[in-house]
Amino acid sequence: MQKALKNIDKYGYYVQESCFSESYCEKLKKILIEAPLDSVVQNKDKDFHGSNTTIIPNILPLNEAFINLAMNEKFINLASEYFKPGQFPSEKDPFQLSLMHARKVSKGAPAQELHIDSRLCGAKPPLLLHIFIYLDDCLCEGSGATQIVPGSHEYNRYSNQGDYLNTRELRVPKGSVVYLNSNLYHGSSAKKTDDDRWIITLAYSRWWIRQPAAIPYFTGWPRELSIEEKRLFGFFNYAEGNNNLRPGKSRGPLPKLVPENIDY
Ligand SMILES: O=C(O)CCC(=O)C(=O)O
Repeated sequence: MQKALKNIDKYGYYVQESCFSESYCEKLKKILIEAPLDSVVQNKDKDFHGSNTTIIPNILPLNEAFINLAMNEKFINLASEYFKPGQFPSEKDPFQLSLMHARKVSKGAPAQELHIDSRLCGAKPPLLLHIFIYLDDCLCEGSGATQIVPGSHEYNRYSNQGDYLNTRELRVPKGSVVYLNSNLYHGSSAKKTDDDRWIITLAYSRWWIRQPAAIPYFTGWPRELSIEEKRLFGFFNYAEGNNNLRPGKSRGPLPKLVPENIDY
């Protein structure tokens, strides 16, 4: 883990090859392929994601496999260390799951423009940690690998055309995991090969950053969530039960979802 943290700090990313088995990747991919159509977005030419790409924006409530993945011990341990700088000493839950989605690029998908996911360039200490899980091999030119600009997480500016000269493609086998400081310039490269390339993206953020979609308000969870899961998913970052907020100063209750008398 120290090596991963050091690399994320220095270069803005870390690649861990073949972390998950082939059968696990296939199992997750099957769930995504069979996802209800109303949870899937097909993208158009002019979208940020570009043509021949598919997004499933909120996969967390689709299947308990994704709940378990968000709770992955390695991810949580790494995030715990990653967010320590800048953390208020008495904070109990310094980070939360920010989002979890899936993205498929198919033959003909153009390169995605370089961008940052943290919204605030050069933010230090960092605000978010992004994790890409590759469900398909991405090993050759044209396979739609993620491209990154090493070291760009430190830049106090947004990306421009000149940055494309300094990109590096992350060609990795199925089951690999890529950790990104979310300030890092990145985007997928053009997809020219016949096979589809799926990745799962999950991000953890400091607890006080708005989740792009309010996870505690999702409905139709595939199973009851444990208190630990609810803590990670931000259920207590909106309401009375949040020990990080001063008593009486909560930002609006979430009465149906927060169990009473919680003591954690
Ligand atoms: O698909 C990829 O490799 C990167 C996706 C990405 O950066 C995004 O959708 O924001």
